[in-house]
Amino acid sequence: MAIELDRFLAERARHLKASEIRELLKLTERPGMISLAGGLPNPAAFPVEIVKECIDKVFEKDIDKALQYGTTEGLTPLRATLAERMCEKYGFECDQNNVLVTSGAQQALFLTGLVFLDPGDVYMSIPPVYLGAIQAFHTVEGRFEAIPRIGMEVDLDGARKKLDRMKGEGRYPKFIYTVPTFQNPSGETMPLSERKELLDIAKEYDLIIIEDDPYGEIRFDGDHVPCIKALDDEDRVIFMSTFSKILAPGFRLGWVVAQRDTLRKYILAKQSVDLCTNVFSQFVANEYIAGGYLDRHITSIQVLYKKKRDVMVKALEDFMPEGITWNSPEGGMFFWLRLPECVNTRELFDKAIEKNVAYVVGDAFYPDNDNFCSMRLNYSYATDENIREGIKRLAEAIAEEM
Ligand code: PMP
Ligand code: G9A
Repeated sequence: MAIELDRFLAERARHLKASEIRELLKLTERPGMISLAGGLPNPAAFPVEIVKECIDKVFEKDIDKALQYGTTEGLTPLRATLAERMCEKYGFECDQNNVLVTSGAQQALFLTGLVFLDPGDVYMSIPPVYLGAIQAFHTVEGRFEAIPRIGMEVDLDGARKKLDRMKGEGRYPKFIYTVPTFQNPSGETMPLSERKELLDIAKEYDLIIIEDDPYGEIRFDGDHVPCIKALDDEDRVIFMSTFSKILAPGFRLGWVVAQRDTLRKYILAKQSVDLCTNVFSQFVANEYIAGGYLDRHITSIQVLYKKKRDVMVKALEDFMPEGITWNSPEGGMFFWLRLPECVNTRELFDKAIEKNVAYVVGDAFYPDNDNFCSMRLNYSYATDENIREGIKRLAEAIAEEM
């Protein structure tokens, strides 16, 4: 008989929690299910033919290197191209020595936890918080403290008061984690004034800001808002982004931008995680950007997602009962629905699954308190017909519950 291995587990492993989004992915594979759950890009937004051409080029020019181990830092021409792009499009100064290529932005988050959080160390964020970040920081036993809100407004004065109180208690946070543009899950974009104030707070209280920006380039309405890193004159902001939403998540390519000493710590941490990021993917992505395809492709994603956003707005307007509110995002991939307190979205979930429609329950994004009357809806993945049908089914489930 096999022995029971439980007693050998590290404390850390005992407390590992499954990501609800990852678990939901399995459920949404069921035939007939309309998934408005996972934040998946639309397959129609994958530049299949061009990727094929880029792969052919890698085979012609670089295949020996592309199949070999690479440096932990990442492919030098890719880092240089990314640095150039950050300067041009994101408006902050950096060069290739400030860029580390990671296995997705998810790894950048995990490395952030490894580099900055000892067990019990505190990080702050404005809830709702990206689930993958909660999971990454939880794995290294970081502790969450919320930056408060009043209603839906971020309460930055409240944040100062809280920081003063925490300082008195000797629980000083290491960093503030934020997704300021088209946030996952809320779809919100932080206005420029709030970005400046958040940076002021980080200066006053000597904190780092971790700025996670996977969606910033997928803007199809409204005006560009500069990223916090572009306002930073002290190298206080560590910036991360990903190819997942602008090329394809299957490449598993992301990047971190930080000052060299900090980046060195990320590199050393990464060495023990995976030695280096997928080298073949890096060569293909580098060909892709060098060929000038990326910007054109991002424009086509913006056009596609704007249309899908409109389909979802129309369906919500047509089918949702009174009392349900939502934002209409100017980019990114998510709607955030607020429901009356009588509807518990966790209890509603089974009913929705019976009707073959899936969403992510809002409380999954609240690490320290439960918010049972909200949900996240993704509009990038489903077909237009399924968005409409999915919202119709969901509205029926909500109406029955109300
Ligand atoms: N950060 C945020 C805010 C995300 O939404 C995601 C996933 N979509 C990630 C990081 C991780 O992305 P990836 O690992 O695919 O680059
Ligand atoms: O759904 C999201 O928030 C992004 C995707 C995450 C995942 O696939 O785990």
